[in-house]
Amino acid sequence: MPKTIRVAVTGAAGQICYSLLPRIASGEMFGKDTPVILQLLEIPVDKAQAALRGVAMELDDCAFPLLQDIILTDKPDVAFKDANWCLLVGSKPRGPGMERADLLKDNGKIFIGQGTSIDSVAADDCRVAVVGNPCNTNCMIAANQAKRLKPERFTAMVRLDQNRAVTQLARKAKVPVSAVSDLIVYGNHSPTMYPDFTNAKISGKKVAEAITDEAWLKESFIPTVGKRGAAIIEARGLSSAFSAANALIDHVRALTTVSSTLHSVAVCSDGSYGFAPGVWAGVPVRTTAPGTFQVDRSITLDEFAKSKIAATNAELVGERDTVKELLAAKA
Ligand code: NAX
Repeated sequence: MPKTIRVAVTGAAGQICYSLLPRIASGEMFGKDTPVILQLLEIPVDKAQAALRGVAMELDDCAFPLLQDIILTDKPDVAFKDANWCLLVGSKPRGPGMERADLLKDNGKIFIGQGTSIDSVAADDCRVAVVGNPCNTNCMIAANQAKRLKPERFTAMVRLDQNRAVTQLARKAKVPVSAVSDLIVYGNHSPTMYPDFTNAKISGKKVAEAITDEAWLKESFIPTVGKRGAAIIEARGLSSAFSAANALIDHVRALTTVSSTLHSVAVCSDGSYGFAPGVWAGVPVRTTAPGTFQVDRSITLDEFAKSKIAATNAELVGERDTVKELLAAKA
């Protein structure tokens, strides 16, 4: 039997985790024969801790054979202790009238403490995936605190954008989603992200052969994907939850499964594709060993794609500038 994986999850009483935790416990993230221990972190507030206990009761009531233990805590050092994977989902939602800069600064503080704690107590092979928004910049803040764990251990999630883009292309071309491949999302998890249809394929051929309506690709497809989160809030009154949980399963599975397939993952930029070095940007990655990836630098981008990437890079650089005090701070 494979070794037990300790999975720390933050924001564990929130809505994404309500969909995520049973899927981890049932083996969908790490495999159907891999035992897991869930180490669940919530804020030290009675209501949140009570909700967390309720979530744990439901996990108990599923009698998942792979679930070895559940640890509930409000202390990062307990949650992250010996963790092999840290899934950083928890963060504050944007309140009414709150500026994006305030959200960046407020949530950024959370990731200083969590990054420091992970670096000091998590397992040597620890990998971190950040979902809590603004996830690219939060990931940069957490990684910036780490001295033991290298930046490549920290990734942020743009997989939901990839999945959204795949479905939009499949619908337009009237093909199943499985016919769409090589769709990579570049940049920030925000409306500026660029879902690169120019290199994606439908049934093995360039998208432009299956979808000849270039105006739709440039003027409808891109904003539809970019604003999908807002459309879901508008329709549901709540932000994306099970699709986000599903994307995180895809994100972690992609990074733990060796394959030639390219996936969209936000990683520390080395300057590839014009991203500023040191920001966390969605790029094409391929998993070369479980938990280890390489950025594929061989993709050719046209002037349109480059201009879109320049815009999302400018946003990431702007976010980094907004949180520069947090990047200089020590927990
Ligand atoms: P919820 O508000 O339902 O849950 C968040 C939970 O995090 C709450 O229970 C809260 O108490 C907890 N929390 C806050 N600060 C914490 C801390 N310091 N330590 C531990 N727990 C803490 O939000 P939910 O819908 O679950 O969304 C969670 C995050 O995911 C949000 O930031 C959201 O914006 C982000 N998303 C990111 C997506 C992505 O693709 N990267 C897509 C979905 C989602 O919008």
